[in-house]
Amino acid sequence: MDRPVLWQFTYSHFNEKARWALDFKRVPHVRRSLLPGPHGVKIRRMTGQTAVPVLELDGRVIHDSSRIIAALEEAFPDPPLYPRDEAERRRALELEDFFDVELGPHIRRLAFYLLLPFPDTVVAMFSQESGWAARAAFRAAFPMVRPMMKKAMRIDRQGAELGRAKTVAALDRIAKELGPAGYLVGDRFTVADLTAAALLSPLVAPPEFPYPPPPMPEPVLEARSSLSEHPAFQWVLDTYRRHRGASAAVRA
Ligand SMILES: N[C@@H](CCC(=O)N[C@@H](CS)C(=O)NCC(=O)O)C(=O)O
Repeated sequence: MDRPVLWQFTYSHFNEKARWALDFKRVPHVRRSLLPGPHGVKIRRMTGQTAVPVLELDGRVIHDSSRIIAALEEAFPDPPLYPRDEAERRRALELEDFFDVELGPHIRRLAFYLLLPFPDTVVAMFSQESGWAARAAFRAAFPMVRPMMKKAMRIDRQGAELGRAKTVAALDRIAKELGPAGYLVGDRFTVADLTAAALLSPLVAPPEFPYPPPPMPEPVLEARSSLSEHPAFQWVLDTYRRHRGASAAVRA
């Protein structure tokens, strides 16, 4: 099998989901980091749509973090992310779907509403893996990129308010569903825990997130501290500490 290749945005929580699964399963892989905007042509040519993560795996090109994890589970079953028990597996996949739909896009709308007024921070987050020339070009183009992002993700006050409410609802669901061992399903780490923790990473900023962000502006810090006492916020920190592990990425 050729070495798997992950096409990604560094800062992105859906991309973090796919990266974490690759790292958890210790799958040596190459990461190719893209800048949003310029990424579209390449990814559309590969997949017929523009969202990342995209994984090249054994001659297949797979987009969508949940489909990527399903393919990894099949190709590299050990250690598992899906529970063996049929009922537990269904519950874990239902929770993955819930967080993908009810949390991922909404927390992103909140985060970008707070971040987009700060171009230097956003450019620094996006271009962590870019050379200085690409970073300078991206900074220069940012006044054009920003309205495109606003439109694509429907970033406005109403979206941010809904984003906060949906984020709190997801935190509440985690707190309610956690079992005595500290996991969402059964007594071990599964795709449900991975998805919830990865998709909450923009709020929680766990120290183990593989691409350390630049210093955050005050509105982001305020949003973070307003929820930092929630038990599920602490659970995300704990889950990252216990399970994020080291990177399995290798040089191209
Ligand atoms: N459901 C998809 C969502 C992926 C997604 O929304 N990716 C965003 C980054 S967080 C993206 O690539 N946006 C740019 C685009 O769609 O062109 C998944 O789970 O992978």
